[in-house]
Amino acid sequence: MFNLILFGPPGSGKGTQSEKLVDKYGLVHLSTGNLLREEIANKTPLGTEAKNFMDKGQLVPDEVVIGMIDNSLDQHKDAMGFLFDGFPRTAAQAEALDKLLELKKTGIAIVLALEVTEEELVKRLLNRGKTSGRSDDTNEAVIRKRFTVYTNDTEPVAGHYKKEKKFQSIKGEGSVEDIFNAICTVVDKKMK
Ligand code: B4P
Repeated sequence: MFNLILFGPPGSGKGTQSEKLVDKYGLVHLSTGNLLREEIANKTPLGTEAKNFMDKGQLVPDEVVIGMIDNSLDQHKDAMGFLFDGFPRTAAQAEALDKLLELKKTGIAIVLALEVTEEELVKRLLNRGKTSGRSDDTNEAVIRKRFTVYTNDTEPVAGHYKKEKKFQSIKGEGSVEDIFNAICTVVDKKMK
């Protein structure tokens, strides 16, 4: 099993690159952002709870997100591997993921972190907000709040994987294709 985490701030291109990576490598794409937006669209109680946090640029509580990932892992017992997109976002989520994967006698092969300047991120997210219908992308104050949350709660998760020598940065600015190629070079080497 080959399990990969795509890491990086909001708008760094995790979702964009994930789609291309799952096509190429046949991994199961687990995006907590997408899973939460599905719950919201289906107006489930979990979705209603999550929307309150997401609209303010806050993280959804750990137990909710970890439960969702646990269910998704169980639904794909025969997967060749998983691509985690936007998860883990806190130290507690990273520890929970280690335990869940350990139960399946597997682990994380590599964490790829997309590096993009804040100025470019704000531009991308406001631009996406014009067409995506995502309420968390239309308000600059909410976007800035997401960056603060990222710096305080998510960035420290990098340390967890650096300690295990599984962390690698990738320049996330430039064409989608060039960034994809840079990611593939690292993944191919790791898969050998
Ligand atoms: P997510 O859905 O994870 O979304 P994101 O971080 O905003 O975006 P991503 O990095 O995937 O960017 P994308 O490729 O789309 O999170 C949304 C919210 O859900 C969070 O704020 C939180 O509330 C909640 N949540 C999710 N996971 C959670 C968790 N684990 N715990 C708690 N809460 C959680 O790219 C952005 C834009 O840039 C797109 O318009 C794209 O077209 C453009 N773009 C991409 N690559 C580009 C490039 N190379 N050049 C120019 N533009 C590019």
